[in-house]
Amino acid sequence: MSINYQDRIPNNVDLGSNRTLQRALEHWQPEFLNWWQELGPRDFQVADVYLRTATSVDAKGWATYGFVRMPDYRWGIFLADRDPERKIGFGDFYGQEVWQQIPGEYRSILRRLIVTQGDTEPASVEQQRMLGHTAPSLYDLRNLFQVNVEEGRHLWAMVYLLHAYFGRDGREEAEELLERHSGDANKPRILGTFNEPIRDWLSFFMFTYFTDRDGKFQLKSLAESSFDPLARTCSFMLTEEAHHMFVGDTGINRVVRRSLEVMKELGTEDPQAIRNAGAIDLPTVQKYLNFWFSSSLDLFGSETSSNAASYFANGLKGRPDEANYEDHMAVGQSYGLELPDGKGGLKSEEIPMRNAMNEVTRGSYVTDCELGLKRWNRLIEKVGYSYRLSLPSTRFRRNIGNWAGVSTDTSGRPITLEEFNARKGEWLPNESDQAYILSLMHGVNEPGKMAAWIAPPDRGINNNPVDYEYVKMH
Ligand code: BYC
Repeated sequence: MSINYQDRIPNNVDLGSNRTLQRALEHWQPEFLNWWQELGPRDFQVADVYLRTATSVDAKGWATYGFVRMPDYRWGIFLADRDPERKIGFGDFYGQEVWQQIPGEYRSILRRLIVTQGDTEPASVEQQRMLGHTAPSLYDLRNLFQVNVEEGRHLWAMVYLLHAYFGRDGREEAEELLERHSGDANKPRILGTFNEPIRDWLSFFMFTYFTDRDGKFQLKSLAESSFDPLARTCSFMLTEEAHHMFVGDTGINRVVRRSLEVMKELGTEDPQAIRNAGAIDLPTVQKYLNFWFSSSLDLFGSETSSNAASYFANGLKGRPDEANYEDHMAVGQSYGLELPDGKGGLKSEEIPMRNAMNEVTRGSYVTDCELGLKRWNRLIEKVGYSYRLSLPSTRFRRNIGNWAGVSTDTSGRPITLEEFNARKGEWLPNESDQAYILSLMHGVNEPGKMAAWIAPPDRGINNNPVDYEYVKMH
């Protein structure tokens, strides 16, 4: 169904035919707008921003670009088209009709999954709300706001499901999504990473590369769901997510390129010399990468998870790209894990495959993360330097799962807590690294101009030049 922009809430779910639902969502809409004004991007609400708005839910549905003030962005409800032939693709109900309504026994568990997904969306907007003032260019400023409005729309996607399928409980959950706040000591966001502050653009690029990529894998898993409306909404969210990861990938690429330019100009790899020239040395890039990668790994949950096993068994949440697997039951198979033995060493354990689904998804995620590193390292290699960026071990600095609270070095070798504390400043941004990165953060608002710590992008947005005035301040 095409998107209806005439309604107060744009949608392709024929919202007008369900008056009760429409009214409930129209009641939530001003609460969302209040939240946006209070906790969305600070101080840029009257700027005209060159944004894309979905015009249809197919791959070419991004035709509309234009200047919009963010509070006027048309947040709405867009689900991928329904496939009447779609069958459950995995688990105990494999091959049966997908569900258009939720079977009673899965109500609370599905609600929990949808709330957890929904909670991350406004959380990220809150985390990024101060970055507008320190954008390295108007191009980057526009990308930040594009990401922010789309995360707002992803919140709408989950709120629609809560309102449409969970009755009063769902409406209450929708309210609470605006009441929890990132980093709030009393009402924090649900998942750890979404309570971490993002004060600088290096962190923003790492977040959009690593944490939005968790979003990609979680949405892919939910896009497999037997609950068809969830699958359809997540399928469409994935098309928006791709741009967010592009922002992270190219952002880090440009930081590395600028660093290499300075290294070449000065003929040195000395981090202090690179900093003196106002660029970001590669060891500092590595530390920020270690921080956000390890934090994002926690978002996949425990290596051994009975929750994950029951999500899979019941068809609520599959593996990303489930169709690529030969066997969709995952019964009678096991998965080998190397776990801490509690005595500073390792032990091997075989667990039922269904209980290992979080680890399976985390593995696919790590492989995907590596692609960016290969590209960035190729840049370094090309100019003849031997430094390489790398992903730390998946055991490093974990707070969730079997490795939570186990001290390791970045290669995953268990070490004592004393050694970890003594060396963590080598592996993670220490106070002086953070102070240096923050010292670089000054807004650059002249079209085409870039901050000194980042190279320009290869091209602009929607065939516009890099020096296009992507954000018009007033
Ligand atoms: N922090 O069996 P376990 C995105 C909780 S990002 C705090 O280990 P399970 C985006 C867990 O909730 C994608 N708590 O894990 C990106 C459970 O608590 P309850 C977001 C955590 O349940 C950028 C307990 O530990 N989407 O879209 O198998 C910008 C034991 O659970 C954490 C989703 O996450 C953590 N890191 O899997 C914007 C999809 N990890 O329930 C947006 C929906 C686990 O016992 N969520 N816990 O109180 C899920 O599928 C699952 O909840 C998880 C955890 C994969 C997160």
